[in-house]
Amino acid sequence: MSTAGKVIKCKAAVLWEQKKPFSIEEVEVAAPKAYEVRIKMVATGICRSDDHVVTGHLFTPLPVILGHEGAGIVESIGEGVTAVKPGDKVIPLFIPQCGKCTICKHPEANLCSPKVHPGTMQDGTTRFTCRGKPIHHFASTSTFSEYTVVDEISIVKIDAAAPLEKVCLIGCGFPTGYGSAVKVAKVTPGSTCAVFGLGGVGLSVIIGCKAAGAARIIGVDINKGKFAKAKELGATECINPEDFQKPIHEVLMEMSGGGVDFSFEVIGRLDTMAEALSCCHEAYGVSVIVGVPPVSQNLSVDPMLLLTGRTWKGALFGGFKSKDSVPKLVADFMANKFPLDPLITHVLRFEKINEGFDLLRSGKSIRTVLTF
Ligand code: CND
Ligand code: ZN
Repeated sequence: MSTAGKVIKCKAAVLWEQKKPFSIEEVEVAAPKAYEVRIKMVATGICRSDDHVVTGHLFTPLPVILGHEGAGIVESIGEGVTAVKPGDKVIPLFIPQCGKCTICKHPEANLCSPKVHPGTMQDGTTRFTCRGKPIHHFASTSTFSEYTVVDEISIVKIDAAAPLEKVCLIGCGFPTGYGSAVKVAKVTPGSTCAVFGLGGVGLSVIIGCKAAGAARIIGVDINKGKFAKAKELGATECINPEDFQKPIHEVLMEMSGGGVDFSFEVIGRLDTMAEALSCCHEAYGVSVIVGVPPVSQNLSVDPMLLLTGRTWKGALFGGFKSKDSVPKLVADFMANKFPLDPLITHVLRFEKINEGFDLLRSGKSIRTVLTF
C-alpha cells in the first residue's frame, strides 16, 4: 500500500539535549509539501560534525534529528518536484544547489545562498514530530531517521547501480576532504602537503593530494593508531605532535626545507588551524581550513604570515557544487577512480548509533556506516 501523501511512523535517533546519548524514538514524518521530497534512508555515515552538535562545538537548535552523510531511495515527492521521482536512488545535500542565486551562478563558488532557517525546511517549519513535539531538522538532511524530508534543492539522483552503504560517504566526508585538496587548495604535482587530522575527512584529503600528484604527504595526528591507514592511502610520513618538544609547525618547516606547499586543518581546533597556517612556506604556501571551528570563537594570528605571501582559505563540502558534483563522484567511484572501502571501518545497524559515536570518540573508527 502506498504511503505517499500520508504521515509515516518510523524510528529515528533524536538528540533531546547536548552531551546526552541519542534516543531511538518513534517519530511521525509528515508528507512532503511542494518542492520537497521524502526519502527512505538506506545508509548513513557518522561524521565528526554530528558529534560537534552533541558536544556544543557546533550550534543547531534542539531537539534535533542529526545526520548529514546519507543515501536512500525516494519514497514520495511533493507538488512541483521534477528533480527526482519515487524509486530513485538519491543523496541528500547538506549544501544545497538552487542553480539560481548569485553564488550558484558563480563558476567557482558552492555555498548556495537560500538561507535555511537553522533546524527547519526552507519554509521555516519541520516535518518531524515526536511525543507531540516538533523535532528540528539538521543541515537540510537529517539522515539519522528511517525516513526524512528534504527540499528539492537539497537532493540529487545518483546511479541506480550505486551501493548506497558505501556511496553515502559521498554525502559529506569523501568530497569534503578530496575537494579540499584538488579543488580548494589545487594541489600541484611534486608538491609537499601536510594534513592535520587523519579521520575520515583527513584521509580523503590524503586521497586527493595523492591523486593530484603530491610528492610528499605528511600526516599529523595525536592518535598513532591512524598512521597505518593514512600510509595505505598515500601519506609518505606521519608524525605525532606529542613526540616533539617544539611546536609542530617548526618540525614541519624543518622536514620540508622551509615550509610545505599546502597544509590542511581537518580537526576543528583553533590551535591546529594556526599551526597549519604557520607551517606553510612563505611566498607561496596555501593553508586550507576544513575542520569546523568551535562556535563563536576567534583566532588571533600574526598578519605578517599573510603579508609574506601565504594564502589562507576554507571551504565547506570541498568547494564542490553539490548537485553538479555528487552524481559525477558516484560515477567515478563506480569506475574505481578512488576507494571508499578503506574509510569504512565499521558497519552497524542504525539502532546501534550510540555505539557508533563511542567508536568515533574513542578514536577506534574512521567511518561507521549505519544501515537501516
Ligand atoms: P575525526 O574525529 O574522525 O578525525 C579527526 C582527527 O583529528 C582524529 O584522528 C584525531 O585523533 C585528530 N586530532 C584530534 N585532536 C588533534 C590534535 N590536537 N592534533 C592532531 N590531531 C588531532 O573527524 P572527521 O574526519 O569526521 O572530521 C574532521 C573535521 O572536519 C571535523 O571538525 C568535522 O566537523 C569537519 C567537517 C567539515 C566539513 C566541511 O564541509 N568543511 C564537513 N564535514 C566535517
Ligand atoms: Zn560531515
